[in-house]
Amino acid sequence: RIETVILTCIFLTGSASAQRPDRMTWWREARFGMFIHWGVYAQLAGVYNGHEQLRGGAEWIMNRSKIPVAEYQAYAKVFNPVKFDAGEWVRAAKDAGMKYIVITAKHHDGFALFKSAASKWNIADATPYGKDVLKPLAEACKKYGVKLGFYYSQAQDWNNPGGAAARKVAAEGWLNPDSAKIDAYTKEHNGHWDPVQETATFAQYIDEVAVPQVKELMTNYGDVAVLWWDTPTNMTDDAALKLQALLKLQPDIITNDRLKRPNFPGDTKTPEQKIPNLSELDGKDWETCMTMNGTWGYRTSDNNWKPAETLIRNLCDISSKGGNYLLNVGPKPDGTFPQQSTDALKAIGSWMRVNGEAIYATKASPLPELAWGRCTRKDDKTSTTLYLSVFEWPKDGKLVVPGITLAATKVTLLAGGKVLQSHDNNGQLVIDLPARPPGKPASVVKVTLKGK
Ligand code: JFZ
Repeated sequence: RIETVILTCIFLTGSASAQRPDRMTWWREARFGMFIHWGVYAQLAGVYNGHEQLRGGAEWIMNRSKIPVAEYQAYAKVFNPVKFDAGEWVRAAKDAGMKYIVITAKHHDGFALFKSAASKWNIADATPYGKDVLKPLAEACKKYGVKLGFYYSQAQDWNNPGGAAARKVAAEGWLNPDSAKIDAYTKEHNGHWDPVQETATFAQYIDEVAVPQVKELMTNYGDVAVLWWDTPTNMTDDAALKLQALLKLQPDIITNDRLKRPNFPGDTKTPEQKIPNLSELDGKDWETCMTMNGTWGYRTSDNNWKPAETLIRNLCDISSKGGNYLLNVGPKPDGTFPQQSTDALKAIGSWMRVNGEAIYATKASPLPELAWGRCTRKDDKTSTTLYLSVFEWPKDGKLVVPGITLAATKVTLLAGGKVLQSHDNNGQLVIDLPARPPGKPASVVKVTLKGK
């Protein structure tokens, strides 16, 4: 039966990391990356016809404000990011301690940040800027040693069928809907957008837009380290298999679990805007993606920026659970980062220059949950090193570490290297700390234990 054949193919071609675990090594050691959401929606910046978009990220404004396709596309005619400097973006990520970048090559509005032969709805053909931005970004990533990944919205494309259906799919949990149902729903619901759709059916959109565009992304930009699919519903197995087959063009590429659920698991799980509890972890690689301010795309009027301290503690928390942190920046229509993003990235970079050893190439904590902070670990042949990120500095100067069964041979502060005294107290390690922490929002104590 065809389903058996498909599922057998999927099983055999599923996550390649099962065959080549080393492929994941750089990703697991990286721990920290930059998400970039950028496109025509930055031009609207969360406001349409004088009304502020109230629900969802500013990158959803076409949908949330029901902007007719032709009207939305007119905004591209004034989208001209003359201050875009790929080197500036990559240096900002690198200086913040980020080891990879994932950028929205094409988000749900269908607008491509690259010159595409499959659709004229792209930055090179539809804007006065008139140039592909992924190429200079790829060159800058190569120059500065930062891995490059592409986000691609394969199932939702509001310039083609399937867009409205995807929303119903997400809302009503249509899993594995057949394309006829998608097409019928789309025709019934996309009409209010006066669509200038390029294709008539979902299957045609997949064959004539999504597959050729993903092939362009896998072919024209050198090494691509990550393919970040989005909208795992509203997909058919046939469409998912066609897209997955393109990964052979980048044999070491890492993909996430959003191509199609549940039978296309990819390499990494993608909890969104939340850090999983230990009980939710199942041993599979995972990456939490988060915004700094509640919107993925740029929005002028927003004031709920998370303080850098929170972002740093998130990084410690995520690393202590063995996950990666993909922190988002939504660039402005002129091609520069919002000042709040730049300031946060600089603060994180300052902390990482002192404490990055406690994040990079670490594994999850072996300790019970810690009330005062988080722990990460590294193992070598004869010893284990624990990195204790102390958020709440003990007032009595005694740091009590539960669950330590090995002898501590050396205890130091990462900031400055000061050697600290410690003693065992019935399976708890008690460390004598200086009166004040050397830094905020987390000071790291490095503990070397003999044995494993
Ligand atoms: C999706 C996009 O709709 C959004 O614009 C952004 O790109 C984000 C990174 O991904 O949003 C999601 C996707 C999945 C969930 C929630 C929002 N989810 O699984 O709860």
